[in-house]
Amino acid sequence: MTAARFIPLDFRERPAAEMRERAALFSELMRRRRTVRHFDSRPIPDGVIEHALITAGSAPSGANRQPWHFVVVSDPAKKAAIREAAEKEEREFYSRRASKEWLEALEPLGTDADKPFLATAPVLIAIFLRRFNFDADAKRLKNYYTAESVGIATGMLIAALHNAGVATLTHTPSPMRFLNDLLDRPPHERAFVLLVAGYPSRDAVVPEIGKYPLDELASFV
Ligand code: IYR
Repeated sequence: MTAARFIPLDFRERPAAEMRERAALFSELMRRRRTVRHFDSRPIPDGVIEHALITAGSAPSGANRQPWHFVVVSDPAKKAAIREAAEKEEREFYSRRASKEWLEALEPLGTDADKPFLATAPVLIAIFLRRFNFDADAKRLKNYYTAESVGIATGMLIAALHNAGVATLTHTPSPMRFLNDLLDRPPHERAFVLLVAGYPSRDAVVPEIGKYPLDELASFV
């Protein structure tokens, strides 16, 4: 990219009361987001995922390198292959790789190595982190703050999907190399999160867990 021109900022200032109201309404909306592990197979209406991805792509990133790539998987055969590969890693994780401390931390969530939702949910969004970009002459361009940038974009994607009425699960089978092979992504991209998206099944349940209240999660100095 060449030197940016500067243009006037398009910023809408709002009255204080409207700011408070919008902040409270958004907080209430986001408080109802839950990580879902029981999905229905009904498809997501056209355009919803696309708009949410455009939102994610508007995230701030180190040097505006936008070090991400999103692969939207809806092909049943691809989803089945991802499920099979992920469950293989998860069986290893739950039976050998995970420490006792880690397994204890996961207990309240009730997770195990079975990941049927990877085949049931209508959409899996594999989010890749790009360690490098390539310029027009195929020269490597280093990216900066890649994990921070992709983390922010992922958060915005989750919020955008929730706002549109789509439930998600941030799934991180580890290691996730198999996603490069199955989805044909180059080696300088690393799978960051596999986001499962869709409608919750009618009998979906979620663990009864809480979030820190404001006075614990933040300090004002
Ligand atoms: N990836 C495993 C284990 C797991 C790890 C964490 I940290 C979680 O918050 C949830 C699950 C799995 O998906 O089961």
